[in-house]
Amino acid sequence: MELTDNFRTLGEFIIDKQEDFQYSTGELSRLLSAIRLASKVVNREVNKAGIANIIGKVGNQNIQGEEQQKLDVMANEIFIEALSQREVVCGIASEESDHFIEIKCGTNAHLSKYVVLIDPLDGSSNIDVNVSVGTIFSIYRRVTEPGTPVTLADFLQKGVNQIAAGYVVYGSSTMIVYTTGNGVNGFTLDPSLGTFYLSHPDMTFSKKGKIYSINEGNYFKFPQGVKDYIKYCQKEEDDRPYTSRYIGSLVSDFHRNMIKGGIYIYPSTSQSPNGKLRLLYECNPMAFLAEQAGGKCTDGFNRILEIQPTELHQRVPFFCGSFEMVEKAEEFMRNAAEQE
Ligand code: P6P
Repeated sequence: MELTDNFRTLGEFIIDKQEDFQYSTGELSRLLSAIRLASKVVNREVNKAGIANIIGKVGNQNIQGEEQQKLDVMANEIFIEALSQREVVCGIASEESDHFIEIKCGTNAHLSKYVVLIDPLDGSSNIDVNVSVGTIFSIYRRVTEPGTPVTLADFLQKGVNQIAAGYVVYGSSTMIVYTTGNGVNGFTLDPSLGTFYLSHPDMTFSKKGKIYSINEGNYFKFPQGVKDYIKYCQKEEDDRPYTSRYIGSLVSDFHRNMIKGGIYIYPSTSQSPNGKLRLLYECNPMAFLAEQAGGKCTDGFNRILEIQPTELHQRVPFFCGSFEMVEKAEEFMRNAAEQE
């Protein structure tokens, strides 16, 4: 990559955008910088996974009952460490931890006004086949008083309350893509310098797209509306058939669809009535990004960001991407529901 004056670093961008925040104290900037540092460390570990013999399972299962990969555990520790050390958050909830973690009081952290929810290494089952994986993060202001113990209520907030959200995609290049409510910007890591540069300013979903991403292996378990939408995508008519692309890594599928246009669906199935994806640290942050990029994100009927969470690890059906594609999928869901 030829460096030119146009490529602002992530650090400069965070500082420049600091004034977007009324009464900004620099805490959010420090929080985003902690995420930037942790993503570089995880990137190093993901990139050497093959030779460092840290691939494979640790023999534990996380709360989701999923096999924990060694890198999952390592990524979780790296992000928790980076966020805790800088004392910029008072609490962290992670896919890899059964309960939320209160950052020890008696330090500045307990005065911090932010909590972070994180999926430290999403798509980790792809690690040992060298397919890209990602980190997803979501940031809220705590609702309880600074200086008091953080509570579950600080985490069970609607997605519309997010202060910032983003992902790291560890792919052919490593990128951080995030929003603080003023659009979506993407930064690519120059590994030779260890610096992220603004490579994708103002990322947006095209209103329409021609890619649909869904695990069609579950076809016979899908609701009728989803089956009908898949057949719509495949029919030779107008701008169709669409292209089916499914990596099995939410961050990668989302990232490609945002750049090229498309829809990602993880619906309810007969076995999993609420689907597979977790509301708090997968769906809400991706929905915030999608809406900030001009896309749409619902559970097939309702806006994801308006759902009131009741549990830390609750799941929700997920339709996300180009606005008109999500609207069309919702139309099939409504029509099928009316037929029932
Ligand atoms: P399936 C990874 O485990 C994940 O949470 C997402 O990253 C991915 O899109 C989805 O699950 C894949 O699930 O059931 O299609 O293998």
